[in-house]
Amino acid sequence: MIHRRTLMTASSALALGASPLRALADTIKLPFENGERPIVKYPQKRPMIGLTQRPPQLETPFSVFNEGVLTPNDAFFVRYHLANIPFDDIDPDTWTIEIKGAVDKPLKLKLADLKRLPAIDLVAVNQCSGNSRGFSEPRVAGGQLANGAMGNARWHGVPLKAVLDQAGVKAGAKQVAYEGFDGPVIDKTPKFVKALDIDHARDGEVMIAWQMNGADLPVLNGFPVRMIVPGWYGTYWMKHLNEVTVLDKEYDGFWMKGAYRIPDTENAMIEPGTAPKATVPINRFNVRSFITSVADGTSVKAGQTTLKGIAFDGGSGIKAVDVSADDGKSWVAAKLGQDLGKYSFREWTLPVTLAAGAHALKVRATANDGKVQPDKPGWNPPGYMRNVIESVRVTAA
Ligand SMILES: Nc1nc2c(c(=O)[nH]1)N[C@H]1C(S)=C(S)[C@@H](COP(=O)(O)O)O[C@H]1N2
Ligand SMILES: [Mo]
Repeated sequence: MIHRRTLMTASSALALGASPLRALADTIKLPFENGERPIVKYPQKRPMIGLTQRPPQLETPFSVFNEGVLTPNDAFFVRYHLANIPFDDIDPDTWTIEIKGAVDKPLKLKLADLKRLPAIDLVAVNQCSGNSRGFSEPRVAGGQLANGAMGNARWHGVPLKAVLDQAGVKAGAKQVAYEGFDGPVIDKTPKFVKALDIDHARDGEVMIAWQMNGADLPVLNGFPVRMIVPGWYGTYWMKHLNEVTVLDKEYDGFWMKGAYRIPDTENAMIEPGTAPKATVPINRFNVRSFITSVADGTSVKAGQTTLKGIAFDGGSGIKAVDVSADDGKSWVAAKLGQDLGKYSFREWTLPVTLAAGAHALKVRATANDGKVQPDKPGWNPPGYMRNVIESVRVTAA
C-alpha cells in the first residue's frame, strides 16, 4: 500500500516536473543592478525567485529563512548547469547507481538495494558557491544571486563509504568521480562530473540521500537520490546520482580542472579586478550569518524588539554570534538556539531596544575553528564564497 502511494506521488510529480514554468504576475527586485526577477511557480515548489528557465534555476525568497532553521522542501533553491534534464525518464523502481572503476566488484545498485543498508540522518546546509554573487563589486559574470542560494535540511540516506566498501575499493585509489543523469544539450559541452578524494568520500558523512526533511527529494532537488557533502559547497552535491567511478588518479575533467576553482590564498579572495596566481578546487564553506527577522530598508516598531537569524560554517560549528545595532561600533552576544549539528544553520536571537530613527544592524559569527566574518567584502573572479558581515538598515518608528 505504502509503496504504491509513494509511486503515485513520485510519478505525478514527475509528470508535473516536465511541465513548463509558470510565471506569476509578481516580480521581485534584488538589491543590485539588473536585480529584477520573475516570481515563478514550479511543481512541488512554492512561488520562488526565477533566475533562469532553461535549465530551471530558482532562488529562495529570503523571508523563508525566518520560518525555521530547516528550509522547507518546497522553498529549497534549485541550481542546474545543463539543460537536458529528462525528468519524465526518472523511474525510481528501475533507477540504478553504478559503482565502477578501481573496485574489486563493480555494482549496479537499485534504490531498494541502497535502502537495505543501514541509513543515517544528518542536518546540513547546501549552499551554492555563487550564493550572494550579485553583490560582488566590481561585478562578475555568473548567476546574479542574492542570498537565497542556500538551504538547510535533514538528509536521510546511506554513507557513500558503505557502498564503496561493498564494491571493495582497490589499494592505491585516489578519488571518486560521480555524475547524475542530466546532460548537455550540445555534445561539445562537458557533462557535469565532480570528484572527491577517496578519504573524504569514505569519511562516513558524505552520503547518498533519498530523503530530505522526512520526504522524498523534490524532483528539482535530485529525485530519487543525490550526494550530500556536508560542509562543502553545493557543486559537489550531485543530483539524480547514477554513476560513481573510483579512480587511481586525480579526476581531470572540466568541472574540477576548469571550473569551480578559487584563488589559492588564505581566504580565497584577491585584489578586486586582478587574476589569481594559482587556483584550487572550491571546497569548504566559510563562516556566515544573517539577520532574518527584519529585511533591509524596512520599518520596525520603536522600542524593544527581538532580532533573529541564522549562522553556519563549513563544519567546525558556530561558537558565537554578535550583533551590533549601531553600525558596528558596539557588539552584543546573541543567544544561540538549538544545536542541530555542526553542519546545520544555528539559530540566534537577541532582544534589542531601538529608539525612533534610522539604525544599521549588523551580525557577525565566529566559528569553533576561530574564523570570523570579515568587515569588508572579499573578491574573486567567479564571485564565490562571499561572507562579509551583513548590514540591515531599518527605520524604527
Ligand atoms: N545533476 C546535477 N547535480 C547538481 C548540479 C547539476 O547541475 N546537475 N548542480 C550542483 C550545484 S552547483 C549546486 S549549488 C547544487 C544545488 O542543489 P539544489 O538544486 O538541490 O539546491 O546541486 C549540485 N548538483
Ligand atoms: Mo552551485
